[in-house]
Amino acid sequence: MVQIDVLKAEIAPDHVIPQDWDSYTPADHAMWDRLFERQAKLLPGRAVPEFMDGLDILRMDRPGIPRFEELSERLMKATGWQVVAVPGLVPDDVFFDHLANRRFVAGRFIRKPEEIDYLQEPDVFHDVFGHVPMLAHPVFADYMEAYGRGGQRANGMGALTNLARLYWYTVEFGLIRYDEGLRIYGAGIVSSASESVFSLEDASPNRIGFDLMRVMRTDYRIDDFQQSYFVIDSFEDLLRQTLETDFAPLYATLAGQDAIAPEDVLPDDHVDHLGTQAYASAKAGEK
Ligand code: HBI
Ligand code: FE
Repeated sequence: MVQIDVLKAEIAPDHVIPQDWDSYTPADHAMWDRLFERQAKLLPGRAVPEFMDGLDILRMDRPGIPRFEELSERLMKATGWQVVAVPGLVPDDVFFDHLANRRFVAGRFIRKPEEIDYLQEPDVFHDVFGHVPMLAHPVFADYMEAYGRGGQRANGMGALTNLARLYWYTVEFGLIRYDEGLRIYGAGIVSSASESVFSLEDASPNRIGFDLMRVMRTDYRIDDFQQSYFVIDSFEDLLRQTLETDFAPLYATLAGQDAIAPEDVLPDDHVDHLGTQAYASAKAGEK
């Protein structure tokens, strides 16, 4: 029975593994640099300034895959967060526990050239380039901890679907409104060359003012560009809505309501842009 013991020994209960930075190959570092350069060209003027500040604070402009220990040192000073390596997606309760304790779980692997534009699981570029810079922003750092605590409570109430939608439409695919126009802060967008442009400039998707209940009712796409993006007014406003709200009655109300389809626009939506859905219809037509 030794084999099973060895397997058990490999994955700790919190799923944390060593980053093992020395095992990255030159090709791995070259892939990071290729992805980084592509985004460095696209994001000025598209990403929220706080994201760009985060890249500077964490000195992520240096070549090669960052060492999580160095990131954690700087992050700890800025907002008390750290980055830990995990093999891939971890169970929800493990994920929430890490966030509630200001630990961001990041995949340590990096995508292969054939996966450069689309990969199933979050790799180190999605997790570290996409998610980590915003963790240097105090208010967003508070939001991510509050999300983790909310997840622990929601887990107990079977309301994970609603909370996963909140994560998806803010942390992963969120937009924010500035006087000069809309800007990106969602990790899934800032780590994607094509979606960094599509989310802000394509006529296809809806862009709708953020509303907590609306977002928690709205389904999302995991396999393609979003058909709707939700726009917050500020990180302070997003945090206030999350911290000051008792979610239990919201979950009870949501349990009795049908989900809203990703492409739908409702009469009382604050609509920044009514999408044509041309992209999604064309993709559907191809099937
Ligand atoms: N695990 N490593 C990892 N990264 C995630 O982003 C992640 C996860 N597990 C669950 C999860 N995200 C989502 O289901 C959250 O909305 C809970
Ligand atoms: Fe992510």
